[in-house]
Amino acid sequence: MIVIHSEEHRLQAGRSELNDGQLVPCYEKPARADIVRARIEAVGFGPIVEPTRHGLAPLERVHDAGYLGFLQTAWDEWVKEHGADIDALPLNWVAPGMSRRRVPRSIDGRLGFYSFDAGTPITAGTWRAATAAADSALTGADRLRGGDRSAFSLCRPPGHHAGHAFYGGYCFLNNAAIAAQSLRDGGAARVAVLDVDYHHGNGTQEIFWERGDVLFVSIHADPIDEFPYFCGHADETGAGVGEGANLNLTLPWGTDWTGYAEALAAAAAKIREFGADALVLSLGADTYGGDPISRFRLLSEDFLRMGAAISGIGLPTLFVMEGGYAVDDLGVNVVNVLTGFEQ
Ligand code: Q9C
Ligand code: ZN
Repeated sequence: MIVIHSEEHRLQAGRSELNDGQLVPCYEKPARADIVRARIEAVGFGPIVEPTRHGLAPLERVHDAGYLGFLQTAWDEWVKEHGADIDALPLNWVAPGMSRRRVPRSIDGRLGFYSFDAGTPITAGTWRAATAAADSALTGADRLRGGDRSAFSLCRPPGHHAGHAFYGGYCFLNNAAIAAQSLRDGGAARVAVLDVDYHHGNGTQEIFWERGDVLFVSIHADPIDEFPYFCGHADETGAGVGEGANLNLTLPWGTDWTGYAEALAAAAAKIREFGADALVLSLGADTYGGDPISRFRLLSEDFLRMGAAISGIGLPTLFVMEGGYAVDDLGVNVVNVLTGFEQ
């Protein structure tokens, strides 16, 4: 399976995120992609190729133009106000009942306007790293369109928490959604996105909420207990022509392979029934027992089983890297999914 990856991911190297009331070193760091790449090279998986540049147009198919403009200039505006020694983090958000009619002029106001958490620093290289990741996803979509059965877009920063006009959860551009839309625009009549990251893919859900042509299925920790807290519940099924084209499979903290496999079988059944032409797989490995910010209990060998189950869906599949923070084991776990898929 071809692997698409850009070294420009390194340009996103946030210093700290707000966690448990403190600024702590970012969990979402360059070493994550480096260890996955190293494992791919060590086992001779690949080849690894650079993404081709796709420009703004495919990003605008998914994201708000004002939001994209904000992301491009946010760092420079932050530096003018606060200097370059601190990463840009938001501090204020609207609560229900507060007006959201006007986009603030202040950079601090706009950081809050376009975000939903304080865990996602904007840095000098955020825009370049995020666009390189989106280009990796788009290049992977091109490979599927060209007839490949599968491809792996080793994206960093991740994407599935980013919505039409918001960032958060370490995500800025929704790489998987951008790829899914590109597959649609390239002629696939129906596309499914399956999100196996530990956290609900709230950005992808929001982007395709009223779409009947793109199915979104997510298996994740129950948001009643877990980030992103405010969506990802089982009763969220889509709206308008998208009613029924959104499926959230929530699992409790402590879930191991037994519980996970059942949800994966239900996800596969839904995708088959939908009749998709292609599958985009949001691949987070933060379901691993050793993950420092997550509470499922999958073992490294379970990721082989996960790959085999995904293969059983029987669709051309684009894997897009999402979360996973147990850096030492991340390479093995991610490559196990891809290996399990190919066997
Ligand atoms: N106490 C992805 O996996 N906050 N994003 C965690 C832990 C945010 C995860 C706080 C987690 C975001 C792509
Ligand atoms: Zn995650």
